[in-house]
Amino acid sequence: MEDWLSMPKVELHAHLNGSVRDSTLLELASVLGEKGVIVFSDVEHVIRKNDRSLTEVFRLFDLIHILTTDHKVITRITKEVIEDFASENVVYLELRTTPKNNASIGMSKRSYLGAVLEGIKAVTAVDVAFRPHSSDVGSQKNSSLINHTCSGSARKKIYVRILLSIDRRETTEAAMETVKLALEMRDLGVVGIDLSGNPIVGEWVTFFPALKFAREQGLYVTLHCGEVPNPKEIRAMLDFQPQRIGHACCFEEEEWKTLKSLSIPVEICLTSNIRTNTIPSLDVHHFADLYNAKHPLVICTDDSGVFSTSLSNEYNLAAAAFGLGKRELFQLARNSIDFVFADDGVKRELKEIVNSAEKKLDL
Ligand code: 6MZ
Repeated sequence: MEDWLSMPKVELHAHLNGSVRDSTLLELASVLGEKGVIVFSDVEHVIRKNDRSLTEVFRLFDLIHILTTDHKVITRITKEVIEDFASENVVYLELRTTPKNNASIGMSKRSYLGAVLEGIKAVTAVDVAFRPHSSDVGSQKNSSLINHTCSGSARKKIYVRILLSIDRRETTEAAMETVKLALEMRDLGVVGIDLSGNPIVGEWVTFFPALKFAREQGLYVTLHCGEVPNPKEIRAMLDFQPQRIGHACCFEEEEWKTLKSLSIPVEICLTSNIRTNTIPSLDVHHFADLYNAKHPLVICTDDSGVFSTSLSNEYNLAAAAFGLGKRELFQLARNSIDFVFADDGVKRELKEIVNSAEKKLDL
């Protein structure tokens, strides 16, 4: 496990509200319990529960949103989640989140995103680079990450980019509002759009106009695709040719063929797939087939809080389940860099970091 902790990694599929520490959720629940908004003991039981079906996971998200949807809390969890990823040597993080309207507390999608951006600025434990094409937060001049990741003495730095998620419960108008917000906030580190939410809810035709507009405007797009069997939707999504897809658990032979011929990178979330039972066990996970076919893939956490995992743990699982050694996983981490939604300069720097860490290990 230690090996994967010190290895520089990129995280491309992490939902903000799914990555909150349990300790923070319990603290927030206790405050709301005291105010009489919730019954703490009921909520505590749900937060501490480990094995959940896909349906239960989405019920848990509704609960988490009750605990976190407040500007100050959103700022706090954003800061904590970035610090948690940085502490395990994630050097590039694409954090995704669903902007939320909540008139009763004066929250709009824009103000929600404002709270997220505040959270990025509030990070103190590491230096954060989040503005594409411009100078970074903090005063890290000459800020090569290379010496920072392995020495332990210098300050660490992490690149952070934001993806705005469209929830499958949303209308076409709400989805479009999210895309327009992303365009408005482009200079502040918002680089793309994700389609997520309960996979048994909503229809492709509802989201398509907003996703098409996003792509026309030059935003990157990644889609949760095939998390449950839905051949019609999987086909439509592959026809759309997003820059990446997440999960791909329930593909049929034809769909694999199309995916492979299009070389669309897949964000793989092992623990999430097993916990939600979208894949029965790791020995039948599609990671192995995609890896052997040299198909582009990226190991990710999905919801490190909800599934009690970490990116290091996901690398550890892949190593154990598929018999991969350090050299192979360094190669996988290095290849992942090609699929980040950032410019070539960032990619070059990330590759140098991985190369330099690998050299130190003398593999
Ligand atoms: C689909 C998921 C997900 O956006 O409030 N989300 N959508 N499949 C999954 N697999 C388990 N895990 C998380 O983060 C929480 C939201 O991310 C999506 C759901 O819409 C969930 O409500 P944010 O920060």
